[in-house]
Amino acid sequence: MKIVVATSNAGKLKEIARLLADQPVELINLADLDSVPEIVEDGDTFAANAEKKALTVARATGQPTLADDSGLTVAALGGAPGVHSARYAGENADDAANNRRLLQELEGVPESERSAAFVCDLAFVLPDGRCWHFTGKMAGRILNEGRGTGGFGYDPLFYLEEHGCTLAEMPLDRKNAISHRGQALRRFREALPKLLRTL
Ligand code: ITT
Repeated sequence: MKIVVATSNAGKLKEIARLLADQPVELINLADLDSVPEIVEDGDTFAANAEKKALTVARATGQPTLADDSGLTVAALGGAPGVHSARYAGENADDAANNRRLLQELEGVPESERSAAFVCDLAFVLPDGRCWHFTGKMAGRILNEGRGTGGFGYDPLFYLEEHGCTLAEMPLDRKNAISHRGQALRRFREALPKLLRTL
């Protein structure tokens, strides 16, 4: 079965492709499609945005589609950046600018109050509109400065006490073994045999 992976985030794509590499599915990237409809991520929740991305692409391509909406929630910032994680420092902000804004917002906040979580909602949608959600969540703490060069997004600032390093200091497979996205993808993998039978 072919599944379109509806993301233009290269970091996500790499993690998703690795965790589904041994599955009986062929992944199609947005870059391989002739045209991709514009998707406005205006939902209030990760689930709403994931479903919207997947449904838009599934309808346009006629193919089963997987979309990931994810982000960072910081308790001291009232849950921000949340669903706005990709655009925290502005519409076309890159990872470095988003990380800078996060550090600015947390300036002066002590270590004990810098707890955060990564959240992921994966939506698997069929062209007829049927939709399944798979979720994952991982707790950590935001450092005062970045560490490591791996991963993407806020990974250099996201410190895991029990591992003694940031997500950007971990190889991809280790991040996948514990991350919000890894958890959601494993739930998707478990459901895949049943999903394949419904097609
Ligand atoms: P697509 O919508 O095309 O999939 P995107 O980057 O815009 O790509 P989101 O709207 O879901 O995706 O925003 C997710 C943002 O949250 C992402 O850009 C990062 O800034 C952050 N993020 C999510 N998962 C992350 C992870 O595993 N490590 C670091 N940052 C992450």
